Amino acid sequence: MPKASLATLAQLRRRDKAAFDFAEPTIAQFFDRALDEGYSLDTNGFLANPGFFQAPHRRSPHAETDIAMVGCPLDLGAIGLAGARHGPQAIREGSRNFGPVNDLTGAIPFDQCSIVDYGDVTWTRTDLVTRVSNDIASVFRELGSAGITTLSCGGEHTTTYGALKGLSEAHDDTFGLVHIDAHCDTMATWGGDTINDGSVFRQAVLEGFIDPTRSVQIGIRGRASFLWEFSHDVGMTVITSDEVYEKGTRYVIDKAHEIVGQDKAYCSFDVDGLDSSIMMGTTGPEPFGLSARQARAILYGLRGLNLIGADLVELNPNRDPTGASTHLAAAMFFELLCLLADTRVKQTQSTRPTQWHER
Ligand SMILES: [Mn+2]
Repeated sequence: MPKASLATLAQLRRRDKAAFDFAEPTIAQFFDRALDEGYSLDTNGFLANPGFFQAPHRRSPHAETDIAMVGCPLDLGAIGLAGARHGPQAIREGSRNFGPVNDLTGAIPFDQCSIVDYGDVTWTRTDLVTRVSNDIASVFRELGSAGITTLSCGGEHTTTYGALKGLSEAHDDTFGLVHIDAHCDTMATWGGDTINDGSVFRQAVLEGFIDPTRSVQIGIRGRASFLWEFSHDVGMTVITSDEVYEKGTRYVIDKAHEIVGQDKAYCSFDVDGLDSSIMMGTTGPEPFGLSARQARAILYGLRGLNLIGADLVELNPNRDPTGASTHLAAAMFFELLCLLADTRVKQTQSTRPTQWHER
């Protein structure tokens, strides 16, 4: 084959454009605005916005905030294994690989919603109960009372208890639950403990944060399954990992909508719901779990639920020195952000772009 002719090259070169000179108007307009305000696709250029997905940092989110992302760097409630406290900072680092556009929906969450990185919860004491029931809960009570949707990351699963406590008080409501996990986390507490990362949802039911009959637990499996009698006793819907494979994600999504309904709901994603071959960087890895594609399909399918918050927990980044677990967790965190942004637009019937410059 002869070398390309000058005429062919001239034709091709007419298609060559400057970076960020996109024909697609929504993409072009986003970059016109965001690059001016400090957003950058250069992974070395993140010093201006070191937050999750480069969200601007606002410690006091105001009434004009739609979604606040919060880090809960806590592992005191994990039974047996420390390290999840490093999750939030690892996900901020990993988030540099994701956004601004969701490739499934074409949506740009930072154009849909005013999104901030609140930073990490400040600890007032060293003990687990204070950190969960006071420090985390008070942040979520404040955010929920301001009408802000929350997206948090742990930390182990007791962080969810704190978030649910604060949000439940702020909304004065008992929520439906979509819970992706290898474990139901409905075991009894030990020896008078209030909480640990295997008892979160038993306590959340017993304290009225979530309604068991509007709760679905997805991806359940493994050596601890005998511990989850409470889930069945109180009428939570348990969908095992095997059922996800056998019946498909469409079945799971339909079931979630049927069970949770249209009242307010919360979504909690423990990364150990994913198979341990792709998620070793977690406190309690389990084989025979969900694929990344199944998990993303399920999150995609939760559009239409009335979610007021979500979280991703139990990333234990140092346990997977390859970084693959952190990378996948950050990808799932972006899917959750996009889910909440779509949900928020539907709830408020309006859009409100993120402003990187403080106004
Ligand atoms: Mn788990």
